[in-house]
Amino acid sequence: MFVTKAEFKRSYKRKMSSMFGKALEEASLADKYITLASMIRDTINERWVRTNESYLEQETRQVYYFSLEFLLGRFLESNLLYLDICDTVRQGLSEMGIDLEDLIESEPDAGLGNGGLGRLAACFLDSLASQALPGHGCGIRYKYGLFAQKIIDGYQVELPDNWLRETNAWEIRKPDKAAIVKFGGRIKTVSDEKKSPRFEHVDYLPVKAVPYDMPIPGYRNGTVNTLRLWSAEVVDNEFDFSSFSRGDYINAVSNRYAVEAISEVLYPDDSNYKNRQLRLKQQYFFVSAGLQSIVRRYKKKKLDIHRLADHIAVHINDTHPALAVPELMRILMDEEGLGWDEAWRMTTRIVAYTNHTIMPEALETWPYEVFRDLLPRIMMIVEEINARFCARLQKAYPGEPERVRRMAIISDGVIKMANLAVVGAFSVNGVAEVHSQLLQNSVMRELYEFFPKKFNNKTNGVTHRRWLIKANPGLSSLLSETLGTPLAHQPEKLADLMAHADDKALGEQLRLVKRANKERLAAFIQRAVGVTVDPDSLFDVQVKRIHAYKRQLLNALHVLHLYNQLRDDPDLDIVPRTVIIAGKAAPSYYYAKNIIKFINELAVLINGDPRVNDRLKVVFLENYGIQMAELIFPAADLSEQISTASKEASGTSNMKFMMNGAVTIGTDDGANIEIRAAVGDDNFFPFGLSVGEVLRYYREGGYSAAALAASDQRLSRLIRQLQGELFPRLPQDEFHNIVRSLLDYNDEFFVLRDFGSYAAAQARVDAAFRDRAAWQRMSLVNIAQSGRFSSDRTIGLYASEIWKLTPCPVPQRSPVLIQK
Ligand code: 26Q
Repeated sequence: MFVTKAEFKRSYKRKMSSMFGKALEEASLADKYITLASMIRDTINERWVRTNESYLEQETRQVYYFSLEFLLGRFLESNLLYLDICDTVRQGLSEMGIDLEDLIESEPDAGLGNGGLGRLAACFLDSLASQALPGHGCGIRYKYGLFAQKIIDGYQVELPDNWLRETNAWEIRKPDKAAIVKFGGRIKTVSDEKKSPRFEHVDYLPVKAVPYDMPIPGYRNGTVNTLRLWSAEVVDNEFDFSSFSRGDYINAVSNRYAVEAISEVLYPDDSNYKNRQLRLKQQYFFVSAGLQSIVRRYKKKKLDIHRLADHIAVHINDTHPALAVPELMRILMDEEGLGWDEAWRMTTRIVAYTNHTIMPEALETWPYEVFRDLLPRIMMIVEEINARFCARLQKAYPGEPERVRRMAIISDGVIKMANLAVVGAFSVNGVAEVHSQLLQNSVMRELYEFFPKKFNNKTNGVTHRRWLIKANPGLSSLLSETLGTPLAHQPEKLADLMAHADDKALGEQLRLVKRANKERLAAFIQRAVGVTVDPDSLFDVQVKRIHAYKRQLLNALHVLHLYNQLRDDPDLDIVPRTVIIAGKAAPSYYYAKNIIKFINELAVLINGDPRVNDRLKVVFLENYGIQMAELIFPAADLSEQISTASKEASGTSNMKFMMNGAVTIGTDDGANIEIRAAVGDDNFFPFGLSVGEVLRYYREGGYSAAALAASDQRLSRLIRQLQGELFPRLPQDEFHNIVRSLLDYNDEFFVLRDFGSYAAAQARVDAAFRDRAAWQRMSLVNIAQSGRFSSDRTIGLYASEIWKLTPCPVPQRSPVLIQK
């Protein structure tokens, strides 16, 4: 690798000419970007090879994180940062008249995920590599990532995200490592005399799974792990050819489309399960290809197949990859010749499962017929797993057929993927304390009673390298200067900041950093929506997927309430506030789309009203994603974490805000509870019903939204305004959906019920923000306590308690600094 600036410049020009046959002056922006990316990739590749050699030599146990989503974002800048060559490259480029920022901005980002679950997978890969742990990702190389959101006249419109239009510099196609995945067909039973029967899969549709490997470098430690993403292709000369020779041209071509459709597009729903056959195909496709390649690689090492469970763990990110259980059974039995009992013992020592939701509408179930027709051999195996499990249940619970039915994997005509995952995994974890408790006490109570030892908690975390060091360089250098230690490998050191809580000079420096970040965001807002916002105002931010349970409506109604107060009393003294909201709605989720329209209408009304717009502004930012998130968290004063208690499994943006010094206004839900406990009640604005109260209402009733609305003048006014009073230009029933959810459906998410408590907490925020020094102290305490919400800690616990992995540092050739 180049070490000096001069060397860099020389290699850059050489690379440019070898790749494009061009001199610098003729090169396009795309050429310049690809040239730089390729140079970096060459360096990473060397380390990648070394990492793999070292894993091979040490025969270390490896974990494979199976996920249908990896929300990675961009690579160029973080790779430069991780290799510690950012400054050299920036200066070298600048001397050649190239602005590194332009190249960074020209990279399309890998948006292969919906939200929290997908981003968690990306943070986990980062922490695995940065802690030199042998852990890799396995997923799908979608041609189209999550749709791009446009706001047109206040409405969300979806556009395709064609992120692979240009060449992807960070992937390597490995056609020689392709696997065949079989769909449909029939199973023939072949019995030779005494031996147990063999099963032969015939008349199936073969699909070729081609892996594309992406390097996942650790932070300045020489480790490079692998993210393997699978792409679906037709099997050439085989299936195709036979159709062609029969003159069946049309069928052959349309078959090609049907096959390629498997890895075409990421499903954009994030919490509402829909029964779509293509989704099941996606699941089996990548699980089968991934497991085949793991077993093949293992055997290439000449290791004993009977000891597979000593060498690998497979982690499934929610139930989406739960077919890993029967597919591993199939490979071990049908391909490796193991008997049922041994295969089952191994499978249940290899697979571990994380649950990310307790909402019943998000639990995956597949109709029996759909499953059987698409995956006949897998169906047989699931039926056998189910039969054996039910036999155990009948023994344990004689005379309780109802309990057996509820706990079974197959019942009511469907396959229950969560039950399959619990039965087939050796570990089942929730993603925050309260969520894990809820799994055990309600959603999965009976399964928990039967398998108490499997259940555990692993509170989520986020990588502070991306969300603090990369996103907020100003804050991160101030922190490491103050603490006298770099934070990259030891986020827990942030706690030492507590000793500086009353340091006024530091408080002032922190304020200046925040102020600069707010100016940067204000400039972006000006460009994006043409609204001028005041960087001295309170930046009050809610960014996440739009969903009824996340209650963007509560936030919006409070904004409207503030507006009403300002209109009623033109001299009202409130802290000037900029309310920033962003997030995508699932394309078929009409309620959520209606919320977006409502927020945009509020923005037009309020931002255009000179009587209030010196004190209140509302901004909806279109197309929220990783890039925008990196701009937003560093600039936030107030973090909105206002889900209905019990609904948000963990939340992870709460952690990203916190480590950037935002103070939370939040319900006692998910990881908010742990954040509140860590910072203390003086540094958090709690409000709303507790989990216990919400569950009691659901169980016993006793809440009437209509009665509450009628008795509270603020609420009845808000509802009249929603019914059209406020928006004369719009059809009267524009927000009918929202009104109905509140009144006709009795406010399932307790928006009206929590309104008073929320407004009171917001008034406390208003008062607190006036005392600059006191607010600064709250912000500092939040930063100081954020170390335990680093994914390094979370991954450390997964590694020691679930996977039994130990770090496996890669021996260094060139000296690279490793801290810790
Ligand atoms: C399922 C079937 C068919 C189509 C789509 C889906 C699907 C896709 C994505 C279902 C769920 C998701 C994503 C869920 C998710 O992001 N959950 C969030 O996970 C975070 C990480 O653990 C938590 O912090 C959040 O609380 C949780 O909502």
